[in-house]
Amino acid sequence: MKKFFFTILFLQSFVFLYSQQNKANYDESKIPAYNLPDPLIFNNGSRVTSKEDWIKRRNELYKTFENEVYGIAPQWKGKIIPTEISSDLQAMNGKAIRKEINLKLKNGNKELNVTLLVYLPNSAGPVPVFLGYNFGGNHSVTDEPGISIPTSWMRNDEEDGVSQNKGSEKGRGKSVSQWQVSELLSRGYGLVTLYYGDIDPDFDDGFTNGVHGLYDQKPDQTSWGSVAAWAWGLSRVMDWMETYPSIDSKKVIVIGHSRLGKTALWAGASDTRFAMVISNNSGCGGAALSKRIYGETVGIINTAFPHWFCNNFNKYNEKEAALPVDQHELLAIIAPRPVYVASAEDDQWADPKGEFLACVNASPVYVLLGCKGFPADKMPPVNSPVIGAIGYHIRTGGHDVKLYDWQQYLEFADSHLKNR
Ligand code: GTR
Repeated sequence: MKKFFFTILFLQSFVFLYSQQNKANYDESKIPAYNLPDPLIFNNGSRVTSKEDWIKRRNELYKTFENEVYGIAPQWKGKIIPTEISSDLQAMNGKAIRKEINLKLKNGNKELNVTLLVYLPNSAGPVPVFLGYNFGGNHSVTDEPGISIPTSWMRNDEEDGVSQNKGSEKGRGKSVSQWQVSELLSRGYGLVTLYYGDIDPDFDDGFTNGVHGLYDQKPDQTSWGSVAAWAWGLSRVMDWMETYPSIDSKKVIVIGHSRLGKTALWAGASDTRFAMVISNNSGCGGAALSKRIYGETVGIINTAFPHWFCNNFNKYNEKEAALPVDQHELLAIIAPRPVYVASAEDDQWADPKGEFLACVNASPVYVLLGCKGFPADKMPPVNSPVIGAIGYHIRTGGHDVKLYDWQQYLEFADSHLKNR
């Protein structure tokens, strides 16, 4: 009965979203006049003029994002118990070591198990790694038969062969093109990925399942939504990576697509151990400016996905002008660490121009901190990356992660991390 209820809820939000995608504003001339808050001006109106000032201002901005957008993740005081559950030293035709590691997150007498899929190049370590969630289960990332299928809740999806909210063999290898594991291994990088539903299943369950269940917490206006929960999960993986000698934990690049791109940005802002952040088509609540009201809006996202953000974020439904922050400030609080924002030409729902303008308006903070910032003020042509401490491209094609995107991320990672 409960399952039936959630399926109906899920279908309703899907139908709602589809209708909104056709109705949304895609006309630049209909964008209202809007004022972007200046990341270099304190809430009390005074100006940030030094790196020391920025530390305080950053804190102020971070707190506003916590309270008004993503919610506050509780402190982690629990234990992480890793167990290797499989190992293949000749994976990817001998190119890689592949491991599956179970992390048991134990908080008092409550626990949650998540399964990491780890690919490392078959060379001397420690190596830099990309860390990101997958949408379809670890077994969707490559077509290797040894990878286990998640047992946690999965969204029913005919194409991926998921039914009864359970993953199956049919999903194996479905996302190979989005991960490009051979490419990144041959460039000397490893990959650590996990199924996002292991940390928090992606439906509105009233705050009980996944990692929320590890804490006895009555949700209030500022309690963490799923994006913050997923970001928190990435920090727990980082806790483990710091103990794993084959991974260079000082060179971890956190990456995500779409809702998981929003997650990667919030993880990068929340945890300064991540050396670099990549947002692929993250859109509303990710890299796109909310105040432009183009494509997906705050009201639409909060209605379709009431569990992603904190309850306070609802105050800004159809009232974006009242938002005390905008998403350029999310990029800014990642500074001085490099961040890459990628859009796609046919993904207007995610507002490519709003993502580009977030980069432009985050740049002064990078410059204050002595970095190159973002060397553009006009939208570049398609497939022509702009590279500074902030990187950006708009690719031809739709909402997806392609080989082209990975190639830019690898170049960006090489230039910022390789010889550091
Ligand atoms: C859409 C949602 C976007 C984006 C996307 C995804 O339905 O409106 O904000 O995050 O899902 O995650 O694929």
